[in-house]
Amino acid sequence: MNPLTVAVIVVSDTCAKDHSQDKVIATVEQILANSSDFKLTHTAYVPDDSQELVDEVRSLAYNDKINLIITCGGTGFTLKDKTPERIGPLIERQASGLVHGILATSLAITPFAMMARPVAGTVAKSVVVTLPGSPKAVTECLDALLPLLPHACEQTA
Ligand code: MTE
Ligand code: CU1
Repeated sequence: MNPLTVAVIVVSDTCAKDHSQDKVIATVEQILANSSDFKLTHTAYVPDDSQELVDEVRSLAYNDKINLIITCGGTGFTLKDKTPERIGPLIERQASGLVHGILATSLAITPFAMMARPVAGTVAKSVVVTLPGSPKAVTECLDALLPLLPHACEQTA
C-alpha cells in the first residue's frame, strides 16, 4: 500500500519570517523516517493567528487530499496563540479521543501540558491535529498518536 501523506504546518511569526529558526520540521522528518506508513509531502510556515493558516489547511485537505495535517504551535495562552480558534471552525467531525490522548500522554510527562489547547478532527478526507510548537512537545505527542494514526487516516480517506 502507498504510504499515507502528511503535511506539517509550523505556526509561528518568527519561523514564518525566517525558516532557519525552525526545528520542528526536522523533528517530524526524523520521527516519520522510522515509519513506512507515512510520507511527509508538504511543509509550510504561516504566521500566528493568520488567514494563511486557515487557507493552508483548507487547501491541503480539499485540493491536495492530504491524509494527515499536523499544525505545530499557537495552542498556548499568549494573545497570539489562536491556532485552535482558527482551525476549530474548519473541523467537520471532532476527534475528542485524539485530544484526550495528546493531553493524557503529555500530562504524564509535564503538568505544563495543561497549557496546550489542542483540537483535532476531520476536514474532508484529512485527519487534522493541532500540536504545541516545541520540538519536545511535538515528539511526545507524535509518539503517542503514531500507532493509531494509520488506522484513523485510512478510515477517514
Ligand atoms: N506537551 C508536551 N507533551 N510536552 C511539553 O513540553 N509544553 C506545554 C504544552 N504542552 C509541552 C506540552 C507548554 S509549556 C505550552 S505553553 C503549551 O503546550 C502550548 O505550546 P504552544 O504555544 O507552543 O502551542
Ligand atoms: Cu509553555
